Amino acid sequence: MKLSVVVLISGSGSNLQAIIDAAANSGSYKVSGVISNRRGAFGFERAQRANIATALIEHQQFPDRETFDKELARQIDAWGADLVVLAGFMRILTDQFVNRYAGRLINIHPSLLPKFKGLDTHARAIAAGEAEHGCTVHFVSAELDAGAPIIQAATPIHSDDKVETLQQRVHQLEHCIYPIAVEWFCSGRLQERDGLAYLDAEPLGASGQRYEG
Ligand code: NHR
Ligand code: GAR
Repeated sequence: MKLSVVVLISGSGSNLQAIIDAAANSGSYKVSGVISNRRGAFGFERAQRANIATALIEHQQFPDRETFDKELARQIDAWGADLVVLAGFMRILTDQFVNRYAGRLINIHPSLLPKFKGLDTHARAIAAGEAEHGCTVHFVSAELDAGAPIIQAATPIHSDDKVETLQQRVHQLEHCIYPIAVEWFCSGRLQERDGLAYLDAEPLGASGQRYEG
């Protein structure tokens, strides 16, 4: 039986596309639904092109984060999700939501965690004079961008890099590592216990597995 993966997006959905493409060659999972909190997210077209169900759940339509998250959970559970994947999803989730999906909720963050939690990571990495920048797939915990790292990929920062050029290279790396993490989870190789990630029953370190191309 293939596991059911539900992907949450807010925008372009290029990471969603990488996961859809990888699912076609995977025996371990299928993407059973895509949720966007923003109308017009291009990721919806990608999902529809692949015959995947979509749901638009606009956060502005809800009085508070709790009721918005409850509606997300209702749809996710209706699709029978085994794994929930945040792919450029831009709303902070309540503790209640995170606890409900503990151990089966993952995110990709555009930095080499634990460095540069939060937003505007590319600009901050350049401004800080970092030698390298990258992205990390991690389990989501209630504390923002602080859940157990799973896999991480890096690229050198060049002296002439601008936010756009660096962001573009990091994006390419995101598309490499996100499908790997999803495959690990859905083939039963990846687990989270007590805030730590394990691959093949071996604990992963503070930055997760380093991707070497
Ligand atoms: N929720 C929890 N509880 N924990 C995390 O680690 C989460 C999360 C929800 C999303 C993705 C994250 C990222 O990778 C993510 C991780 C949005 C914001 C944010 O400030 C911060 C981090 C992330 C995503 N969002 C604003 C908000 O008020 C809205 C910003 C906007 O709409 O543009 O929710 O970086
Ligand atoms: C990705 O670069 C992802 O790392 C970032 O948003 C982009 C989404 O691209 N996520 C965050 O910044 C989360 N706060 P995509 O829609 O093309 O996958």
